[in-house]
Amino acid sequence: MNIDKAEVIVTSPDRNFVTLKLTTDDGLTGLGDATLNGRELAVVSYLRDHVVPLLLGRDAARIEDTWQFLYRSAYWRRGPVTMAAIAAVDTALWDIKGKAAGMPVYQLLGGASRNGLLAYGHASGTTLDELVDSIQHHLAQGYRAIRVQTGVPGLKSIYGISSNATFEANSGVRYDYEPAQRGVRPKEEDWDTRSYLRHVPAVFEAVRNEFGPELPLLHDAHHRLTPIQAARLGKSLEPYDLFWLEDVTPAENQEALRLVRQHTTTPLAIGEIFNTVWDYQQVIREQLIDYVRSAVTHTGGITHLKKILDYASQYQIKSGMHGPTDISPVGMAAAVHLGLAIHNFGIQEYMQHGTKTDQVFQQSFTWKDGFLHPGDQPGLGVELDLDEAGKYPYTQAYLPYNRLADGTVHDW
Ligand code: EZ4
Ligand code: CO
Repeated sequence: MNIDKAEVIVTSPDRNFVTLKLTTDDGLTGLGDATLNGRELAVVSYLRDHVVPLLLGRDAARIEDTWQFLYRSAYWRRGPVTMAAIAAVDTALWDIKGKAAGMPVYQLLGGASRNGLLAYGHASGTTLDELVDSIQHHLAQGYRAIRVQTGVPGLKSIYGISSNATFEANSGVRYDYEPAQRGVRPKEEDWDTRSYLRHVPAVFEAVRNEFGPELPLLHDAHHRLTPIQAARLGKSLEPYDLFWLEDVTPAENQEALRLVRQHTTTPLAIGEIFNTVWDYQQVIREQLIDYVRSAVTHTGGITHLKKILDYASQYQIKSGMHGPTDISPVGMAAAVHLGLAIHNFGIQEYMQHGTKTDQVFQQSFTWKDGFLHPGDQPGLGVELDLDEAGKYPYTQAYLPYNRLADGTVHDW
């Protein structure tokens, strides 16, 4: 079962996706997601120019060995581009192993630890009325946990606010929030931390009054706060019982979360931009977080994310895998298989892809009554239609960035 062919497929149905497709000499195929939002072509080159030539002729059964070979033989370790490329190879090899065994990947990982994965969706509104509508819309769709992002008075355009509240009816595009904008330059958004910190608790109070105490609510601060500001936000949100508060600080400096932890019992989630266990070493060992936000796609694949989550499990820290639309259906399927198998699953982020994306990627995972299940097809259960993919060439797109009122660049 040697790798005979390795193709890197770039397609842009509703947004850009990079997919690695491996084919073995006995005709099995495997897919891996290598999408790095806004920097897609760097991973394409890493794979095409430096990884594909090394894969041809290798034994596709040797997943761990291939992981170690790609990680260590590059010498230059870690980083989002490298780890997305390794993730794609790793995921494709798990897909192949599942097909060779005639089993879904979650069975190879130890079998199901639960019936399905609780998934949360993204509600948002510039005003409270829009936000309440958006939450109702998500509940009507079947979501049983909701991320709440709100506009802030005085700020024109900020992270997490959908410009298309009635997305399904208008466009046939199901996802409600897409920060990456097609174009040759990133869009500029604005930010003011004091206004944000004043406004957000009032919004959560109103949402709790409207929807009651049961509904799990989440919020993403998207790396914008200093530790003391983050501590204040966590404290001020305690009465509203958040499921988690995400990315309160940039946390390249893991130690920053010590101060936040000393001041608040609001659960903390972090890690969508982390890419190895080393990024988590201190926050896990010191129990500075409650949820690991990494995606299979950005963290070296199923093999490496499982190691991070096993380490986290020793500290009662659970999974909260990243699942925005920039994770392709292949990356989502990998997350759902892993989440079904591990004991320390927490919650899964799930934004639905657009209808064109679903035509390019035929997927067997299901979302029913608020829960995801990977299905029981051998492997990951996702196939890529090359003809459909070929209709949508890569389109340049960038994530936005922030400036403060005085013109200073701020974390987005
Ligand atoms: O901004 O995936 O929790 N989810 C997020 C996402 C990220 C995008 C960046 O590509 O923070 O919306
Ligand atoms: Co986030």
